[in-house]
Amino acid sequence: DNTNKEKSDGFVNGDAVPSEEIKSPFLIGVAGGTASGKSTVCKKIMEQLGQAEMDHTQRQVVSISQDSFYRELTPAEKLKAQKSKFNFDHPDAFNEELMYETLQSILKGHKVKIPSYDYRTNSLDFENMLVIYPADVVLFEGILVFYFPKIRDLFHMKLFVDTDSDTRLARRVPRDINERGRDLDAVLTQYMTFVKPAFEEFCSPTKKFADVIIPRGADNTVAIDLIVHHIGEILAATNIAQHNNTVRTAASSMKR
Ligand code: UZR
Ligand code: MG
Repeated sequence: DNTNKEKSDGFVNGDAVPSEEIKSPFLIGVAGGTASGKSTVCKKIMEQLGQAEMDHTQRQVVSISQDSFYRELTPAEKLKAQKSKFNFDHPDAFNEELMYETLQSILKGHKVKIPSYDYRTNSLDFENMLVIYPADVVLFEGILVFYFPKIRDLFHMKLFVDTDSDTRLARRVPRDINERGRDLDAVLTQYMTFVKPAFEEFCSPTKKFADVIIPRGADNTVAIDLIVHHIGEILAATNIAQHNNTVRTAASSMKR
């Protein structure tokens, strides 16, 4: 399709362009409690921008999950995790440095590789790294993406997906059982011991940093439409800039 074509043309020519002209992407943070619909909001944004069915290398908009930045657990912590006694909702469960360095790299327009996360084994998969190609807009979603000040300051736009906690629990229970290999008892104990208190202590207070709060999460089609419209304008502006850049580069090589 057209938008995609324009980007790949710009990119090919971009090889000859001095590196300072490589554009830094527009970085959007998407926070919210567990099962609030963060991933779904990101997916809908990608779909509405016609990015979802596009090849990974060609996408103008990409979405990354904070799950890839869980810290590797020690053997003792792994045992705790298997007994639902490890707190995955605490900021200490994350590798803040790696998150920061990766986002910095992305902002420099670099291609980055991040591990995928396996919920069933509570571990990072370094064998099947996800390759994140340079894009114009990058969505970064997770429960605590606004918690770390250094990381929070990197975002150009901050969204908070605000869904009632009973709705979130009602979604979390079947998801953990069906997709993450838990039983009902473990899910509820984990929720009451770690998930809910950590949400109140670490996640919910970060709502005040958001530029836009999305009530009812992914059901809020009006809010998603507004955001999609805004991102669409950013992409259009990037396409014009890239086009002008291409024309300028072509013109200057003709002079030479
Ligand atoms: P979302 N989580 C797991 O269940 N297992 C893990 O190995 C790592 C994380 C959960 C984590 C948190 N808490 O509530 C949730 N627990 O993933 C965040 N227990 O993911 O934002 O998609 O709900
Ligand atoms: Mg998620």
